[in-house]
Amino acid sequence: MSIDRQSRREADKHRDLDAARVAPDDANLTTDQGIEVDDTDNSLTVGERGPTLLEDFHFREKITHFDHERIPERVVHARGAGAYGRFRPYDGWLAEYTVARFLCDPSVETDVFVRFSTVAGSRGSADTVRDVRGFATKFYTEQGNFDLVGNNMPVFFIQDGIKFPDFVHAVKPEPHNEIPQAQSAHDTLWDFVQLQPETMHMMMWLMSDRAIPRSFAMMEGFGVHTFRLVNAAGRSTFVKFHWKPVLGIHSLDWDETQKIAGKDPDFNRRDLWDNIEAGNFPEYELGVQLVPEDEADRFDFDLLDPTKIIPEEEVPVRPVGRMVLDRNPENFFAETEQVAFHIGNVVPGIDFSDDPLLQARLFSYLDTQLIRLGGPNFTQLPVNRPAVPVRNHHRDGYHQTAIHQGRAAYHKNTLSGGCPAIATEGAFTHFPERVEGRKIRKRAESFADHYGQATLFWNSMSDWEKGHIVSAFRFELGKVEHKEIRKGVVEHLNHVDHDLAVQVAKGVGVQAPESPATPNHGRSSPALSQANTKFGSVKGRKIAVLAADGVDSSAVAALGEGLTGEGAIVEILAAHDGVLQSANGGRIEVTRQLKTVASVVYDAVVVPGGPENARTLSMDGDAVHFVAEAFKHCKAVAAHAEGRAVLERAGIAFDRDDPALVVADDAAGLVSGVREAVGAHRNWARETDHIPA
Ligand code: HDD
Repeated sequence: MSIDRQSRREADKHRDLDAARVAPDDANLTTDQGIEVDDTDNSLTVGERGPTLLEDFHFREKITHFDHERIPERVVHARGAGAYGRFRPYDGWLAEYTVARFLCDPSVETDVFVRFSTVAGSRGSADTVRDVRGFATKFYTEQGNFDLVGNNMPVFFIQDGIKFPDFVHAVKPEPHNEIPQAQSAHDTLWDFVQLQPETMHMMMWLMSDRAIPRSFAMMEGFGVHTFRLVNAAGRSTFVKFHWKPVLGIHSLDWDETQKIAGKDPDFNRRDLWDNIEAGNFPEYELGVQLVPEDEADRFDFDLLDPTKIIPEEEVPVRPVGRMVLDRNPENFFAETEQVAFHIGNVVPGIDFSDDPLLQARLFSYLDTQLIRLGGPNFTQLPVNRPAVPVRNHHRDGYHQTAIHQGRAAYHKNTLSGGCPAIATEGAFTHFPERVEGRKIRKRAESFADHYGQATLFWNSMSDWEKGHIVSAFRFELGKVEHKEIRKGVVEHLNHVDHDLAVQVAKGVGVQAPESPATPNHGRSSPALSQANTKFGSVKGRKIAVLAADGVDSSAVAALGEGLTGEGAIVEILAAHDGVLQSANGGRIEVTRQLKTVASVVYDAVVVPGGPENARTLSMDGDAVHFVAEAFKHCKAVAAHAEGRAVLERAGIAFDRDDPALVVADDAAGLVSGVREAVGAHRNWARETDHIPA
């Protein structure tokens, strides 16, 4: 898909950012006061070996600035990666429901900045941990900034935001020893879970493969809460926002994620960066589920409860438009670290619901930015400021960068000619929702079912997804020291599904329940299963070609020609960097030395032919392990001609019924086999073979 860049751009964020861009040039180094200095490597001392002088203003300024380089990391979602992009609606059908122009005028293309994140870990934690992924989008619309601050899971752990500090304290590293980093597998989190059954639906998602995405480009995004759309007549419709990845939803293998955390802790961040640099732009479709206000009561759950989804089979997700992420930030700190999202940043045509989690978030985001970014003027930072003019009477504060002219900083005034004026039309107007009731601290009865949708999720999973969920619960609870907590969780699981509870109980050494605590209702939502997602693309996939001197270059050339054009990244890995001598005397450039990478950071491995190549690789433990490990992780493993010998050495039998095992004597057959196997993501059926590696 290509979005036409010539479109109408009243709010051009990139032009706006130009004013802040500072490029290196050939001018001389200066202090922050603009004074050129003659030496920045030696401090001013008395004599060559004497003490340093306090009057060395360049030294003092340089060190002071350095001392103040860090700002507090986000209390949650500290680790993230960002990208700019563009959004455009397909057509104007949503105008019936909202006056938000960026959603319903296909002639308008809106710049966006997206930040993906993990939740629990610190800024320097690994990317591939089991966790929720944040998916926050800032739309720089011509009506001001709209932030859709979502996650890659459609529900949340708690129903009321007042529980958020409790939940976060439970999931973060434990306070006495700050262990474990970026992990949910510890006592405090599961203690919280067993005492707070409203977490159960979200825990099913967290234990599923959704928590270990292969790529930010291969995960969904959700606004989670029910919001409102408001149209020109002032009519409100409830809405849930969805991002659907064009490449489908695909995940890593749990063993693999743990290894990647060591081999390449920047795995997802690097994948995003490299693919944007390579022109393999991540793309997502924005979709909405709409529920007319007067139909809000027709569900067996409450639309205001953020631990519930609206099954897509009940209310379809209707496509609105497409977002393409096509530009990496230029400075991580300035853009990705300083970007400040706020769920309260809405534009006319979008409004809130009374979801108590949403209401709490409306307070928290602005509050957190004030401390994190040091005062109220963070909205003036280049990445945060809207691409349309800001005019109001806000003044002063730390880091004020505007020079407000005139005498009147109040409304109404005559001294500034009454400026700025109040809009007479097109301004944001809060939806005049009718509310009444007594002040009360009480969870609504309609929020009381904590298991029904957890069961729906479980019932919707394929066999391999169920297997992964059971393994995840066993892993996580297996790390919990207190047996009583393990038992408490199993008791809740017995309300979700008896078989699930029994399997988990067996794994973690607690008494398995004898009969279900709640009978399984048997309902499912096929849209929830990753087995029903999109397959077939090799875009953004990394294919490793193992090679040594004497490699048959025909297969190597065919893979490059056949798959890179479709967005795959094909890399030649060898025992050393530099150049290999191919069987026909040609030269093949090595992309990476085998020791600097690992199978876990690739989607597939191919061993080309050539007798000498096969002999050398069969004797190379790293190469053989690479193949065996890729095979264990259910990836496409392919051999061309003599390359088979390396697969044999890795213990792979060829008589198996395995679509991801590709063995071909002709280069064309190899390429088409690899394309198909990579497009299918993984052959999870292999897991039942219990392959060591
Ligand atoms: Fe939150 C950050 C998503 C509930 C309080 N949240 C944050 C980010 C995402 C979300 C994606 C990172 C934004 C970025 O990249 O800078 N949060 C969610 C979702 C929630 C949710 C989808 C439930 C549906 N959050 C939630 C609650 C509270 C917060 C209930 C507090 C009452 N969230 C915060 C925060 C953060 C934050 C403390 C930390 C850093 C920041 O805001 O900017 O204010």
